[in-house]
Amino acid sequence: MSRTLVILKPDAIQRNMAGRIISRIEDKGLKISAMKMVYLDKRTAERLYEVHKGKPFYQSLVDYITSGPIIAMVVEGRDVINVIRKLMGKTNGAEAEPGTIRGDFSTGIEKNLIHASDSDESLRRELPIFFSEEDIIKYNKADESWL
Ligand code: FUP
Repeated sequence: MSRTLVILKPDAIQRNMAGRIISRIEDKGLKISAMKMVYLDKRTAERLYEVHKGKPFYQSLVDYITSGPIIAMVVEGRDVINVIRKLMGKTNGAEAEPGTIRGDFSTGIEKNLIHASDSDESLRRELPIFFSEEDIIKYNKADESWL
């Protein structure tokens, strides 16, 4: 079992898609072990996106992610970083495969509904921005032995 950080971005909330996106995570058999709605302040957004500092889209990205509430989650499952990245689809919704979250619900490259850590290293940097170890709920699910 491994962990990842998932963020439903402001467009997911504004477009009433949070439930559908969470359903896809549940349908895949993954386990949500922490979840909260927050408004990111500018400093926290800059921390989240610090790897993109200096890129042409950086300022717009920070403005967008702070433009409305987001939902941050910890998701657990086997090889979950790769599994969620596959569920999300390519960064550019216009190019993402149908069947993926971005492929089905987005044509945006910036407003692309969802973020998830792309490596163990990113996870180690990103997860503490939102959650402490005590925030992550440890529990067993009835379906675990079937997954
Ligand atoms: P992803 O991991 O698929 O979310 O994509 P990246 O880490 O490459 O980019 C992070 C975010 O930057 C994307 F979700 C959207 C934004 N972005 C742009 O706005 N324009 C670009 O050309 C590339 C990325």
